[in-house]
Parts: sequence; structure tokens; C-alpha cells
Amino acid sequence: MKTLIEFINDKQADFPYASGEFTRLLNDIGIAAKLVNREINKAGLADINGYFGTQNVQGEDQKKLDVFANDCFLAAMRHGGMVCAVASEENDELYTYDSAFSQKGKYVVAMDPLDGSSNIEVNVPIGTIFSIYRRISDSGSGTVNDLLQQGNRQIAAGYVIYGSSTMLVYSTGHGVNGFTLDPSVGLFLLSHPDMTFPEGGNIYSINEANYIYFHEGVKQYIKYCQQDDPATLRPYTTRYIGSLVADFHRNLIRGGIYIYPGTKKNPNGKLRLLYECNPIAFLAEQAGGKASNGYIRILDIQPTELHQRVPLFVGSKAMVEKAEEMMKLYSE
Ligand code: P6P
Repeated sequence: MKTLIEFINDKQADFPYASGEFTRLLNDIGIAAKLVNREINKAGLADINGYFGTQNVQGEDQKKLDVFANDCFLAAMRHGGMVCAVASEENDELYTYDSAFSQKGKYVVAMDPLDGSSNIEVNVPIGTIFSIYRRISDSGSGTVNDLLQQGNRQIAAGYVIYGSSTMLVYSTGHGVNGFTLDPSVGLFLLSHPDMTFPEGGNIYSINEANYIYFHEGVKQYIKYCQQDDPATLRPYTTRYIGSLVADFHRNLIRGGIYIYPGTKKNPNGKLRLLYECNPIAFLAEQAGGKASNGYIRILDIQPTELHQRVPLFVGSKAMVEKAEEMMKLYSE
């Protein structure tokens, strides 16, 4: 079994710019993930469930593990010195490192340190999502503009899923590879080489409780999924965990589509472009899938603010294209 570092070193030719720096950054992310994993696995015992008494920029109550995870990832990247700035779901403003060491960092990171954290106390898989860019500012502290790059400029993206096993799944633009943590030795080992979406899929993931607020195209796509047509594997199966990383990971392995659309109440939906949709879209395309806002490619959207939201249609290419067809056909 190949370790994460061995794998990266073997692939060194894939990122000529790295000269070991990218290896260091990914290793730092892996270290933070192990620390977060340890706390999640004993959350019920360590009084680390529950709320911290603060709220994030989304107005969501911050759970203790949210804050712990954020601190872990920020500290790990500070220690490595490869990163000069971080956009985090848990920080209202851009987080910039103040040491001269970090200000020489060539990379900036957008991350959701613990997505789906409301699932912690009910033992449902949750995840960390990260997106890595080369900085565009010349020197000094990173700037917001370093983060407001289109998703098609990501040099890497990935997630950690804290589930029945803990996995790190990432891509540097040369396919998607999954590593499973062996807690007995504290190493991520290559377990899912070259992950790709199955050609077809029959799983759709959407929170149908919002049905009455959906765009007509989304309603028609749901009806399409529910029609009886065995030749096209319909009716599909619906699976909705309420944890983006878990729903996406299952669809990546089994085939499927995840939709968090805009609604009449929230036209831009709920998911954030920089640290949820862009990294997930990067991985989806690297795995032969597709990701759009229902109309245009997620990775081509020009960000305008750190925490902006966009609708997300992501998964098996043919399923996303069918949903986009419905959005176009029933455009309002
Ligand atoms: P809803 C978790 O809060 C999250 O950001 C995603 O992980 C998840 O897919 C979605 O929101 C769930 O949202 O509105 O269906 O509960």
C-alpha cells in the first residue's frame, strides 16, 4: 500500500512547480485531518459536541468541533509556511498569516474546515473541503483577490470524509485519488486509485422539502427521476445525507447527481462557491463528471466575494446534462 507522501513523490512530475512545496502543503493538510479525525471519533465523550456560543458569517451557530477544526487547519498551514492566506467558512474575513515565513508562501487556500457539522451528534459522516491556488499577489500578506480566482485556476482540491473510515480524496488536475487513514499507524494509504464517476447513475440527492420553492426545471427533473422507465434505470433512488461530502463521495463511487438549487427564497442556494462548489466541481470534472449552477460551468464563475453562494448541480455527466436540459426547457 502506497502512502500519501510516496504517491505524491511518485507523481512529482505532475507538478513541476512544486519542488516539494506542494508535497509539504498536502502533508500539512493530512496532519490537521488526523487531529480532527481523532476528536470527531470521541466527540460524544469529550464534551466537544454542542455549540461554541459564537456564529460564523453565515449566521450559523459555530459548533465546538467547527472551531477546533478551523484552528487545526490554520495552525498546520502556518507551521508549513507554504500558505500566505486562507478563506475559511469559519472566518468572516480573509485569514492572513503575519509571519515573514508564511508571507513568502506561494499558495492560498479556501476551505470549509468541517462541512455538515450539524451532523456530528447524530454520527453522520462529515467532511473537510479544501481548494488550493497559487497566489497572484507578488509578496506580503495574501489578499482577497488572491482568493477571488475562477475555479478553473485551482491547482488542487480535495476533501476529507470522516465516515465509517476516514479518507482523503484529492486531485492536482491529473485524476482523482483516494487515501484511507490507517489509524493504527497514522498514515493515509492509497485505497482508491484513479476514481471516476460510473458512466450511468441512478441516485439523485436533493432536499425535496424545499420542492415548492424550486425552479420549474428542478421540479421537472425530479419528476423525470421518478418516472417508470427501466430501460433508463428509472425510477431512480433518492439518497440525501445532508452532508455534501458524504453525498458527493457516494455518488462518485456509485454514480449519481447532487443538487442544491436556488429557490424562490434563496435564489443562489446555500452552498458557497469558494470552498464548497469550486473544489467539489474540480474533483467532479477530474473524475469525468460535471458541475454547473444549472446553466454554466461552476469553474468558470468569476467570484466576487469570499462567502458568495451559488446553486450546485454536480455528479455523473449524463445526469447533470439532463438536469441542465430541464432547466433550459423550463426557463422562467
Ligand atoms: P439542507 C451542510 O450544512 C451543507 O452545507 C451541506 O453539507 C449539505 O449538503 C447541505 O448543507 C444540507 O442543507 O438545507 O438540505 O439541510
